[in-house]
Amino acid sequence: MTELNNTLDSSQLSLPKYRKNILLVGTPGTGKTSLAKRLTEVTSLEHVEVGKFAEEHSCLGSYDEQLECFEIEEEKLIPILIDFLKPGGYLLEYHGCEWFASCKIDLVIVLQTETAPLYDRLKARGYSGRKLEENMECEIMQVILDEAYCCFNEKQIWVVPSNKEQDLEETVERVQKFLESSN
Ligand code: DAT
Repeated sequence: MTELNNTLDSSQLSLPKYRKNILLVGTPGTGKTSLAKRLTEVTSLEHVEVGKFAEEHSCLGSYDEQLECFEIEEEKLIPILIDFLKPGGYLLEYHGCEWFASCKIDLVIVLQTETAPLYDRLKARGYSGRKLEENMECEIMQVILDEAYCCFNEKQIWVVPSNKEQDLEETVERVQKFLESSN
């Protein structure tokens, strides 16, 4: 029995398979990856990091020196993603949400972090100068939240604080309840 349990991962255990898709967005440093990691530990949601997905599906364009990352060819990516998301059960992670308006998304979680902790997190990540300023501005001006309200129905949007560990645990519980009540 022990041997059997050791060979099972969470997707094979008795976690129910959900048909809902959740989009997790927020300024860099607001805690998307941390929350996604916790959610995949306690639910059967499959985590899809959009940048990696784009790379795996050959949807990367040229390298952007300023942003220090590859551009994503969204015209190529979005039709692939629309098909991919149809069965449901995915937790999609990206900083912004405007590309996903035509995808099957049931819930958009916008993470928000207060200025002081976000500044500390981005500094600890090595951000400085223009890059640090732009990300701080993005959060203070609620750019991602505005995008969410432009692209999705406000009933689908949760605006969630992400300042301390307890916030993360409360969001995990809230998502579990959402999945259980609406599956
Ligand atoms: P993102 O994926 O949005 O860039 P992250 O998950 O990498 O953010 O988190 C950035 C840092 O903040 C990391 O050191 C973990 C920490 N963090 C994330 N969520 C937190 C929370 N709710 N409370 C305290 N620290 C948090």
